[in-house]
Amino acid sequence: MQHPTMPFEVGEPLSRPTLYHIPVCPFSQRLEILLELKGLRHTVDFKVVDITRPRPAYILALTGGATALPVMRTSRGALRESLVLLDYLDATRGRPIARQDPYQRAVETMLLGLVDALTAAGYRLVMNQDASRRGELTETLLEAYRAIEAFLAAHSPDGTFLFDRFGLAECAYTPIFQRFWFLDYYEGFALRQEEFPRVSRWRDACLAHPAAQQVGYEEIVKVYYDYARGYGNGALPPGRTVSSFAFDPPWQERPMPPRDKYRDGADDAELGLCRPRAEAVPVRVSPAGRRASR
Ligand code: GAZ
Repeated sequence: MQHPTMPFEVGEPLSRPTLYHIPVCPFSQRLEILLELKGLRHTVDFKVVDITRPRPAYILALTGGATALPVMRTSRGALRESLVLLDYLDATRGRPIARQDPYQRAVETMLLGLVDALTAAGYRLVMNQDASRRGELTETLLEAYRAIEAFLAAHSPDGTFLFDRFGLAECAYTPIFQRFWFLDYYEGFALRQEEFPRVSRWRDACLAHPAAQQVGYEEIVKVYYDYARGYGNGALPPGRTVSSFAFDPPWQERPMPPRDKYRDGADDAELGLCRPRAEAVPVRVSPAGRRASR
């Protein structure tokens, strides 16, 4: 019998694991990149969870009450933490991407150990609403980049990737480099090539890699507008009714948001987030038309 709140049978054997994630999630994208590199994307069932609603009961049952995603349901139990999942999928599917030489594996793991500080610094800067703190938060971000610059300069001075090809560390960092397009747009933050030659080369190669093209600049900038206003995880800024994370209207149909995040926020209409009314004829309304009809 299927439990009414669960879209699967309890104890049912799984032909493939299910990965529950939030839309445009950098953490689940790490796994998509890994699987794409191996040509094995079809071996995991990716399911998007609506970020703007309370977590469904079946997710809470899986995690034991924790709400942070992604979580992967396997036939043997639930697994969490994207870097753990990255290792697990790498070890259980096809030829491993992780370095097999123990010394190289240790170097790779050390670089992976620097990713959380970079991520946190970038998210803190994009979410900051106090213009007087920009300098200090930018400095913390630069510190995180300096640690990576020094690491790559020490362990792979002449390379592009950490080793000879896009590997496990690159799977973990590339979605973060892509999210940081929001820093380019909303903070005017650019990594100076002269100060960061090694990490710049690495990042550019990561961004250009064919296995990592799940998201692009425009999508990140539009979808993360609410983050730039200080509201993460689908939370709504005051005066708004639709999250910038919404699927409908699709980001491709919305205008680029205002860049200046320290001024008054844009409303649903300016962001192209007004859904055409249900009773209206399903004719596409131009953004200007939507604004006029409010
Ligand atoms: N360490 C976990 C992993 O899997 O690697 C991280 C998972 C995670 O943070 N999940 C978030 C979540 O589900 C969504 S992504 N949160 C909802 C909840 O109920 O717990 C990152 C930040 C940040 C703000 C947001 C995020 C982010 O800093 O991307 O810093 C790193 C959340 C203010």
